[in-house]
Amino acid sequence: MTAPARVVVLAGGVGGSKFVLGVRDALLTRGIADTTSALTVVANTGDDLWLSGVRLQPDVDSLTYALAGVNDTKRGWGRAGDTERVNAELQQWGAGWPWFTLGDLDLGTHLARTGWLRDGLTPTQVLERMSSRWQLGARLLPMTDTEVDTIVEFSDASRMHFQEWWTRHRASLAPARFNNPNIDRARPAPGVEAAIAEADIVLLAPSNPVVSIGPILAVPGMSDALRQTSAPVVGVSPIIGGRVVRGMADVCLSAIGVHTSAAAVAALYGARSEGGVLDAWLIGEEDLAESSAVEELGIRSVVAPLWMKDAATSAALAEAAISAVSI
Ligand code: FO1
Repeated sequence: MTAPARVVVLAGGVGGSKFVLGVRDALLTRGIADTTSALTVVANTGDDLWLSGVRLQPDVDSLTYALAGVNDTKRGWGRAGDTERVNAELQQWGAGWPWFTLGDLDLGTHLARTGWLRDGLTPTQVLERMSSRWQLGARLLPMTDTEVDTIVEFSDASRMHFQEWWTRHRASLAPARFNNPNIDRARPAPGVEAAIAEADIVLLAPSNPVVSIGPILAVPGMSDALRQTSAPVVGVSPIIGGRVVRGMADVCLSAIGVHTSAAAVAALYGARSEGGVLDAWLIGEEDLAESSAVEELGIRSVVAPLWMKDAATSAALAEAAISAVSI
């Protein structure tokens, strides 16, 4: 395959960040020095929230911090070396959530973002401004400019914000469904549809299929853009050996009636030839037995090492995804 000049990645936070760093490295290895022009990342904003008067965009920030090299790699979210003085003070006031930590440096991001939103900038414009602080080597776009925070609904009709369910309850309460209010009225953020239309390849990061990739695909117009692009669409399974790599994606999958397996997630996304979004699907060597089930869906199954243990394995995975299809 010739070097792809334009790669679009749809991504969530922690796993998405590792994969995006791998894509940036893979492009550099392919001799593409200007990765900022070559790589567009469409970030999930479905887990955004308002807390203590500020707008949080966890996946957008995880991607930004990781690309900037200032992320806390141990926790997987927030800034490296952050302190929690303001958070302690918020707790004293009884403000915010006692189980949700806002680091001091991280709060600087949220304050800046909230101020600019209040000034009338769109989330896309805010992210463009924030991205210019560092040499990210990628263009970051939110999936939409509309607020579509995820609400978890339970069988007794009670509900809570996704972040409360995720961080306070560690996904231990069985959800009946996930709802993104306003998503019907949302549109892909400016630049997203054009990036997909003009891409040489579109990649779906191994992020949570329900609460990270799911909201991105649910933005009206997004799946159509993926179906219409001449670029191949290649996804990477977040399930290895029948288990989730990180997070609590298995609980999310169960809630929407999807089995925790590489083939079941491929079926959830669907084959482009059958009205879905995928042309090819990377599965782990551990899931070789599911290859034929994936192929039967009309999706090319590509077996590759999926574990992103470090920068080298992330880049190797990204390279496997890019070279999974001939373009
Ligand atoms: N995750 C936690 O498990 N505990 C926290 O206190 C927490 C705080 C936090 C603050 C800002 C931010 O951007 C992310 C934060 N996260 C925290 C991560 C986040 O809740 C989730 O991992 C993602 O939203 C899921 O994709």
